Amino acid sequence: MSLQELERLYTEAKNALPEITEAAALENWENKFIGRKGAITLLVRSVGQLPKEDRAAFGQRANQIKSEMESAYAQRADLIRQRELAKSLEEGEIDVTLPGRPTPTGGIHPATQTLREIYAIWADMGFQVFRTREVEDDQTNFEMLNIPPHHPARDMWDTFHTTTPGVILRTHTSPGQIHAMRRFAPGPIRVILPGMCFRYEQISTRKEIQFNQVEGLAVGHNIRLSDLKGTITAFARRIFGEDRKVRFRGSYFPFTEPSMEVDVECMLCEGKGCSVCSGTGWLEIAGCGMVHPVVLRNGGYDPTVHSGFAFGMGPERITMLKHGINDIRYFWGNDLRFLEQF
Ligand code: FA5
Repeated sequence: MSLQELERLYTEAKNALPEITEAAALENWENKFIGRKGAITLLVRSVGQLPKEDRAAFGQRANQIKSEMESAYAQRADLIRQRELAKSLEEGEIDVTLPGRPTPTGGIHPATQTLREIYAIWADMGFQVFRTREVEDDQTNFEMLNIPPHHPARDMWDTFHTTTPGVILRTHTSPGQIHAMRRFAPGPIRVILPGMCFRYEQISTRKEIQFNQVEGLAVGHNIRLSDLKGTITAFARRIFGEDRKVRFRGSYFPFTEPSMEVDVECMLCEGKGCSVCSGTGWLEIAGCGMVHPVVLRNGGYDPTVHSGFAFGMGPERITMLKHGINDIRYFWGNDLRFLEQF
């Protein structure tokens, strides 16, 4: 190694640099001259092998060249980066006048929309929302509602059981009546109890295994059947319009006496009869009745002093009627083509 060799390397490196226009070639240059195993680096490191008298001069010049080449390298790298950025901006030119891309937004589920409408109507009539649990015990879902074990009326509610004996998914919102009465007894009650219910049913156009119900409960003095009929009729007029026909049909529920079912004229066939209304021209939207004395007592009220009415309606069925939806399975099918229509 000699000073001439050092100067030759320096000239070679210095002349090669301005020719370089791409990052890859620059990296090769770096490896060849100033990288960890580059020629200039190796020369700087080998100073110790020189005769003592030559070391100082050689070392000084070698370090000078190395630092000059390092800064020249950094400048070149910067220039190449800037050129590449300018080139990519030029190629992928941004047209700021283009319209923006639409952002997909979600909507409110049709069943939720109906639920909100239902809350608003009942709120106007003085009913507050009272929520209770979806996982119930057999006692509250059935026994407290005057349905003892093995009672044939249990067949009206095909039940999902859990692995814990006596713990079930509620088959209706009626157990909420017991929770509400025990909370407010002996005071007056005017609540609606909305929420999801579950039944081990054969799924069809009208029946799902999970669906919403909105229970209603009014307890006080001198509450009569005419109050129930008047209140439900007022509700039906608000939600379906003044002209839609509503009828009350005598029925049976163990927890109400007397009991009725509420039918609304089928809007899908205008009362002529179709697959959704099973050819009857009417669609059942609710069960209702006067709270049974046994249930009042289980809730902590004296049935000789207090009376009350209760109802349980299906918001999905109401939504079907309002929008002409002919199959309940759309509600939980998660098909955007359906959901985006609301
Ligand atoms: C009941 O569940 C009673 N608990 C209602 C009740 C409450 C009566 C208070 C008296 C006093 P029913 O099984 O008929 O009754 O259901 C009530 C409403 O829930 C039905 O009118 C219907 O709108 C809806 N519903 C019932 N089963 C289903 C189902 N499988 N899919 C969708 N909606 C349903």
